[in-house]
Amino acid sequence: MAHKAGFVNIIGNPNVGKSTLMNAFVGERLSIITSKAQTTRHRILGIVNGEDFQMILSDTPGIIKPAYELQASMMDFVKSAFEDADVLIYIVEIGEEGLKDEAFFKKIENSEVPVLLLLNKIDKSNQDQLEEQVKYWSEKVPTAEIHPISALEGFNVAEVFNRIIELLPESPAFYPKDTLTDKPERFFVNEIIREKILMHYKKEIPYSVEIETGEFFEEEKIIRLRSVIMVERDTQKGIIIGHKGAALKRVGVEARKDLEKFFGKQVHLELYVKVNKNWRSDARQLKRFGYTD
Ligand code: GDP
Ligand code: K
Ligand code: MG
Repeated sequence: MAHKAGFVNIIGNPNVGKSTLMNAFVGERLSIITSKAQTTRHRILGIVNGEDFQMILSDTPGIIKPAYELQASMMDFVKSAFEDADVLIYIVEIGEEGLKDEAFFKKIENSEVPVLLLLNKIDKSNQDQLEEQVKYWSEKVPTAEIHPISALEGFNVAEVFNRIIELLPESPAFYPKDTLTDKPERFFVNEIIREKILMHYKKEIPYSVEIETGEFFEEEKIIRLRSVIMVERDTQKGIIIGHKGAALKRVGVEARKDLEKFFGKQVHLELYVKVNKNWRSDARQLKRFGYTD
């Protein structure tokens, strides 16, 4: 079977069960790991990896605001929730009326992105209520696929999970599949630094370096990072650092800017360069950098 991968946006009012559903998905597939990463548009909640799929789940920051702020941010949210998504999941709970925004429902109707409407917490309802709710939602959102679930009790969760995979487009994975299962934040930090090195040094250098992020302290307003750039030879160390440290400084400044965007927080990044003669051939080292297990 061809590999599938894509982005799944989860939207819904506060407390309808978005996080619980995520956890239920995690339970379905143990290879998942959540990432607190905050990109400008999406908050990645989790990435579920399978042999032939990668499902990237995120929610939309606008929707987790308190009710009084909700209205103001609604138009932005309506716009962004449908962008860059391959599948849209709209969660409602038994008994609620849904988002108070007609534009949103119009948008669902005209959406090219498939929309799954998950009617959650059905463990709290009886059969009559359930049927009445399914009727209500199928009239309100006729183009959405309705699935009654209990995220808490795991009812119908696996079925929805499989349905999402069916709807994902054929695509290679967007993120490395195994590296992510370890420490996602550090992994992204390393990748961002590596990208700057690729941009600013000639061929041989990027291929002889390995990045290792050691300290990762997340405080309320700032993330403090200490990362080491490992090289194989002393000459490479000199090149990386550059005249009066200018080259390394440029890598640090650019990486920090990207990291701040990525985490949505101020970042303090300390960069060091170390010579580690055989990092490439030494099995223990490879293990440490996550290439083997
Ligand atoms: P979120 O704000 O949308 O992320 O909602 P949460 O996942 O944090 O859930 C809010 C509350 O609803 C929590 O107390 C959950 O335990 C509860 N909850 C979530 N799903 C279900 C469900 O299927 N049944 C019941 N009875 N409670 C649920
Ligand atoms: K909550
Ligand atoms: Mg939540």
